[in-house]
Amino acid sequence: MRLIKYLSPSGSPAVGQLDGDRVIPLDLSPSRFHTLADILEDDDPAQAVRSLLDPGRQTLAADVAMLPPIDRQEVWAAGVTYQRSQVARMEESPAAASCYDRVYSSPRPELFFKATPHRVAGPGQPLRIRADSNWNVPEPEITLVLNSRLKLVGFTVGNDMSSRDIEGENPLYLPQAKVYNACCGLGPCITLADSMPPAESIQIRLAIRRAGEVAFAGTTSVAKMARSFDDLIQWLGRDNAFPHGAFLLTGTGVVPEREFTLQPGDLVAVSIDGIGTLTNPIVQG
Ligand code: DO4
Ligand code: MG
Repeated sequence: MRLIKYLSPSGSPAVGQLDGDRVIPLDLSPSRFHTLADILEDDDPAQAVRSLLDPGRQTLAADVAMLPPIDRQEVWAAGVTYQRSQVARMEESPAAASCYDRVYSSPRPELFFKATPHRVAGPGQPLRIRADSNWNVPEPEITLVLNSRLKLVGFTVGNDMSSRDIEGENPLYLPQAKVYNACCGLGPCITLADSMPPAESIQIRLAIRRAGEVAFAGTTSVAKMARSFDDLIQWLGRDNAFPHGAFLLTGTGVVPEREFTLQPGDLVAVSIDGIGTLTNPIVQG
């Protein structure tokens, strides 16, 4: 089951089930659920959705403006969970190479705060390159959707936009390389956990189009991840409460070659099996 947030005809946020090319709205008005996050808190979110469906008002997905599928959750990210990221980071920053080398195989993962909801872009909304950065990449990451009990209730597509020159200059600059306006893409939907294909079979694809041509394309698979989802969740939850739930981006296994940098006007598409494609135009400053 795939769930979206979108703008209703009256202009307010609405929740729907994505069913093929159609959106079936949920009628939350008579219920104890006010948001998509409330539904994810339920012991049986799929059953909660079925009880709220309003098929008489279904529309074509192409006709609705989708929103990022986030409410008040925090957004966190894991890093250096794929060998490709370890190697790229060691090349990018000789001074910090041993940090990236060690964190790849240490029991404790790299976890960092990535975004508040207002810094997140949804389907079709612009993602940003910082004005003070010249070397930038998108990072396509399968993203865990966790409720307030840190139960893994679903998955979405994440884009962990990164300023490689800022991160590479000094590892203490990581928060500035990672956290700024429109630094994180999430969407297009949340697929409930029991509707996902087996994790080992999931492919993650990145395509960057520039002036209509493919400027970069790369693929990885969840099977290449050096850590399990459960391991990342238990580290995230150590002495750390998430009263509204959390999104956890799980790291990138696709990093373009050194010569590549994003440019304003690029169109970035991240596709993950079982979820769909998140596409965002790039702006700068
Ligand atoms: O340490 C830098 C960030 C790593 C990261 O974001 C990733 O591997 O995806
Ligand atoms: Mg990342």
